Amino acid sequence: MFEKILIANRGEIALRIQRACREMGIKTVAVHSEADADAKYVKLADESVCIGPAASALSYLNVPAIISAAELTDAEAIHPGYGFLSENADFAERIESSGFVFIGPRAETIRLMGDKVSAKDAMKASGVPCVPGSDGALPDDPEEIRRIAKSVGYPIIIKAAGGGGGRGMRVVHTEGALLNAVAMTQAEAQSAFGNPVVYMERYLQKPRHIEIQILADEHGNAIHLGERDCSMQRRHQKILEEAPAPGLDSKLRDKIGERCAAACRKIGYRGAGTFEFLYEDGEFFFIEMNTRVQVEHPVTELITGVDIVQEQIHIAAGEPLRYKQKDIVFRGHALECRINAEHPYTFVPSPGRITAYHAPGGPGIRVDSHVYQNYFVPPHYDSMIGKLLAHGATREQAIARMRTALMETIIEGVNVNIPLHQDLMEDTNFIQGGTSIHYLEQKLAKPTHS
Ligand code: MV4
Repeated sequence: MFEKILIANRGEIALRIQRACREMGIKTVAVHSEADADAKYVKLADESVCIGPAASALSYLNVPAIISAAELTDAEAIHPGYGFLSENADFAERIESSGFVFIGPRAETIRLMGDKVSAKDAMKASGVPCVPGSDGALPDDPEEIRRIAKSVGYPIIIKAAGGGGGRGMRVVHTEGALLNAVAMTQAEAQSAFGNPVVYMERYLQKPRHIEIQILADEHGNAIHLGERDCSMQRRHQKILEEAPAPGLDSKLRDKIGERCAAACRKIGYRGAGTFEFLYEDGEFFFIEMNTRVQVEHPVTELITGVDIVQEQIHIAAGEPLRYKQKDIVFRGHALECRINAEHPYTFVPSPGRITAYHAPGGPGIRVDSHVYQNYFVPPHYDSMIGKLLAHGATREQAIARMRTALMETIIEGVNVNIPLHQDLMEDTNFIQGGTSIHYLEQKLAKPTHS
């Protein structure tokens, strides 16, 4: 096992990784920007290195500075967390060529999944069900494009191969709008991602966003840890996640989960990963794969008892998976509310000093956050300041525990989105379960609150 790991991230996930390392007896190196110099998790790390000014481009995205910090502190492995450089294949490659271990998949796997056309091709070939659409990249010939769209059936969606997470997409309802939409998406893709390749899918009108968590080692073993329902989102920002997905049949879970695990074995996947699906009318359609640990990984940890970050580290150290599929038992229901420093209904970010702070507790409550009383929320980064999770024997109990925990929480000095979460915990459609990816935006458009 590693003796020392460098954590190339900030905020709650830097603290989360540090906790996993401490439990395993591994020393940690925190790298931080000037804006994060006083953060408690930086002081709690065994060592810390300032890697640049507040702006992410000069610090958390500064590859040479991060590698220098690893050399300076003699760390053996680098955990990238989520966001920042976590899905940057060049970063993974430079880490490995400098003699360190990247805690994540091989660089070529990250590259394969970063290109949404090659990711979909690989998944289709591995038996994962995909959204019907063009077979790979769209051709240049306008007649061919019209023909493909006709056979897929309107409405269709044009997506950039270099996009993902909601960037570079366009819905087309009629043949008259088709060629212009393709040209516009290609032009935007070229300027945003340096890659004009686009592809086409049938547009699913009211899907849910359900993802499958997997773990795979470099010895050909792979298992799934079930699904998370991440449908409650706004502008491609998830607000609340849960596991299991309300109403999902356990046989269907096992079937789609096993397909994902089999695909991991086939492509030689290594580490933790997530298969993103759209789920509509009882069917799963693969859209993208994430090659990092995700923000919402704790909901899976609560219902399975598996520490996903520790498993990432064991896998990166070359160990065989410590769980077989039959060891994975799903227990109860978990919810995660993302706590953001922003106005609960305008979503305007609200950086500043937290003047009063009290964390909730009690049975089934987990708080993943790096903040505390007098912490200054810097304006330079994402507005998420923590995650509040509730686990219960049933979904009803998890919701009841979440209501109490939200009520107990005190965060003053900055705006936080707790009122929105409290509103959702009383929402009859949420309580019923199974709302689509459009539900929150439609709810917010109604003038019943603010
Ligand atoms: C789609 C879709 C409907 N049909 N693909 C948006 C993010 C990117 N990961 C894929 N996205 C979508 N792809 C087809 N064929 C609807 C979306 C979508 C969405 C997906 C997941 C979560 C939130 C979303 C919000 C709007 C649109």
